[in-house]
Amino acid sequence: PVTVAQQLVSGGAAVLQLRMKIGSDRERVTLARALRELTRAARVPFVMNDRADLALLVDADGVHLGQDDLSLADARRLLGARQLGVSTHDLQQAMDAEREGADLIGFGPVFDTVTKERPDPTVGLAQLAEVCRSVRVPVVAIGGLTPERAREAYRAGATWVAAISAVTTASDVAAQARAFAPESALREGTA
Ligand code: TZP
Ligand code: MG
Repeated sequence: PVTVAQQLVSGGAAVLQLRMKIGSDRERVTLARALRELTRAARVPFVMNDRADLALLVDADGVHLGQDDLSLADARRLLGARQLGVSTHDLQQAMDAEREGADLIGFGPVFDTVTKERPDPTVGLAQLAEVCRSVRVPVVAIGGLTPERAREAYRAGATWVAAISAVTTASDVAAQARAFAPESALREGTA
């Protein structure tokens, strides 16, 4: 993961998030610290998935909360002004997260994903567009994103896109990260 992270950062990834669903907390913190060091050197924000306590411990720039993690209010108590993101899967969750003070929301899975064991129902681009019209906070599209689909997500109003399999399985991780940037994704689309 550290090698892949290095390649992502050199490919211009805007943010790096550690999503580690298996392993112990001790292993999670060890990896998080290595990623924190690497992202700090590269001046790339580093976000911890799910765990506000670990985000604080490793001095991450923020946490990304799922619907069953600490509430926004409690995460805010721990993390103060750091960035709090929330994963949302329908319009109501998105509006609730904004009202409760999320700095950004994730919305998805926009497309079918192979990464999540029990994914929420796929929401599609029309619902993504509706959410983007309905909240003011930045929306990160997630789920089955590829550079080509990123273009559609940006057109639907997403500020950012997040990807796991499309970047981790690429033969050239840095080039793949680069292809996700709005400039490249949208330029490809008009070529
Ligand atoms: N939340 C919604 S879809 C997803 C998460 C964490 C997984 C995204 O992974 P991939 O491989 O980019 O579909
Ligand atoms: Mg989560």
